[in-house]
Amino acid sequence: MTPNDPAGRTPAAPVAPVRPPLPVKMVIAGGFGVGKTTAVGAISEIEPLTTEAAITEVAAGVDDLSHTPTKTTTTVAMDFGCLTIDPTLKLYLFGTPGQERFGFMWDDIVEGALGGLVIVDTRRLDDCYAAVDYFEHRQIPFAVAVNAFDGQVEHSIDEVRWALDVADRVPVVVFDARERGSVRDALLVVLERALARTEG
Ligand SMILES: Nc1nc2c(ncn2[C@@H]2O[C@H](COP(=O)(O)OP(=O)(O)OP(=O)(O)O)[C@@H](O)[C@H]2O)c(=O)[nH]1
Ligand SMILES: [Mg+2]
Repeated sequence: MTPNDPAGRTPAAPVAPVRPPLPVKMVIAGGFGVGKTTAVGAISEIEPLTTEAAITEVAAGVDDLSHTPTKTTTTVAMDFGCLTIDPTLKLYLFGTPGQERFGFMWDDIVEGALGGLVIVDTRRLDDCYAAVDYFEHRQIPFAVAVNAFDGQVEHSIDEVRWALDVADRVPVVVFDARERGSVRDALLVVLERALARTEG
């Protein structure tokens, strides 16, 4: 019995307050049809929020569908999903639209992001330069993720780095946008890069 507890109960040990994980905003960016929505859908632990619209005949000749013939929709605003990395850290994932005509939305989507994963398709490197350039110019930490469509990557990492003019400090990885583990690994590379920047 303790002097302060006339009922004789043993005082409970102090419990450390449970802190919610730190929210971190991360952007999944890249050109048209590179696999952004696929990646968010593969990794998100909640049903991802998508804003897909049907690709109509109006887009014929504007958007290159030759490498993704099964693609019938395109993102017109953004994708949203989330991923708990560990009890201290939770990523909130924002996927950009890929079509150039929606480029004006990127600034709003990227606002406050700790980092970005820029997905590229090596079959259409020309279409991927703008996204890399965007992150480079805004000095947002990012990594380039080469989406291995059907396991095939048409250029080596060094060739991609050269073609897209990616600085040596920027990580370039090969991944599969459909595979949860693969997307997670790519996001961890961005996190590491962002943290390295924060630390100096
Ligand atoms: N074979 C294969 N198909 C893929 C892969 N990733 C995506 N796809 C397909 O490629 C197409 C493009 O995927 P999306 O995820 O819609 O691409 P996106 O970058 O979000 O496209 P936009 O929002 O329109 O710019 C879809 O038909 C996917 O099913 C992949 O790794 N391998
Ligand atoms: Mg999309």
